[in-house]
Amino acid sequence: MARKKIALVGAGQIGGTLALLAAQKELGDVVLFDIAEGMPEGKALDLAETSPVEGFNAKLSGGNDYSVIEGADVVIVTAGVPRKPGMSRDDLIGINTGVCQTVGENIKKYAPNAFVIVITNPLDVMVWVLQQASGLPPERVVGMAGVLDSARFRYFLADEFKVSVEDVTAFVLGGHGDTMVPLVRYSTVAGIPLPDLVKMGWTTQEKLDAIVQRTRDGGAEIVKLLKTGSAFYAPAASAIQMAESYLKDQKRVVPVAAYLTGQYGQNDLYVGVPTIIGAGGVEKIIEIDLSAEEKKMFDHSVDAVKQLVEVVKKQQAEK
Ligand code: TXD
Repeated sequence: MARKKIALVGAGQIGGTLALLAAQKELGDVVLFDIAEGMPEGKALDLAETSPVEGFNAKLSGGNDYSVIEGADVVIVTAGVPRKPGMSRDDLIGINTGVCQTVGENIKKYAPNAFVIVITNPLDVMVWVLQQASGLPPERVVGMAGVLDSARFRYFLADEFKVSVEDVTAFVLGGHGDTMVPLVRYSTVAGIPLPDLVKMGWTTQEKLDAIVQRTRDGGAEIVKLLKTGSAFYAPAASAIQMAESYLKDQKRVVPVAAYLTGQYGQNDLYVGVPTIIGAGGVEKIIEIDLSAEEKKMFDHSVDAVKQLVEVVKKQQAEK
């Protein structure tokens, strides 16, 4: 059986890490595309030269012409500009909308059968733009944010409880922004929900609230420390988990920015919800019961995404 092909549009910090992880896990051959001259070829060659040491079998190549992504099974998009300290994700909208439109058109041309994972910020709006531009079925175009936000939440909880990260499950819903909704009630240590752990005296409500806030600010915490860009290791690992679930038909239950057609009372909108990812792409959107308070937070988050979609629609109308 021929190897799968994974195309990475954007070969920057996240793109390079995606290439390393995809190759190490032998998910397929990897091509890197970027507008920066020489850079995608350079990274591909450097990574290919790690293969004898690391012992993986995957071809890596790169280029500045969109034709390199031809026939890809998975396309992961990070093309665009990242945040600098003091910038919000939404400040990126002007530049990144144009980028995602071009990327979408080229996916339509060269890789119309791919499963597409968008990472570029502001995430929920960029995945909407790209799906529109590509014309691919919405179940094959998703955004990565929830896996990362949940991973941050899980890491902070494991650290607080002094337990393995593997035994902490957590769910974060809504848009990828300061309004995201970490679902405390559905987050557990080995199946024990967080509210029960507060009752058992493992932590206090105040500490839990602080962890929720730290999760919401998780991206900004890293931007502030790095100064020259945003997080890239954990975002790359999160997208690779989604790609693997699709390629291996694992049917993992993961929160992704998925296209809603009535679920959670929303239409024609991408927002973070629990899904099942398998060979069919988004095979199911799981609608969980939200309490009145959670619903209020979710709706607030959805409103923030909707506002940005309106900004993009206005931009597109003015062109
Ligand atoms: O959870 C999430 N979704 C995110 C999103 C978590 C972290 C970072 N997130 C966003 O990912 C971030 O705000 C950025 O919008 C993207 C990519 O982040 P990265 O850290 O990889 O940015 P880099 O290193 O600047 O890489 C971007 C690359 C860079 O090499 C540019 O030359 C290239 O994008 N670029 C383009 N490629 C193709 N086509 C066009 N037009 C283009 N413009 C820039």
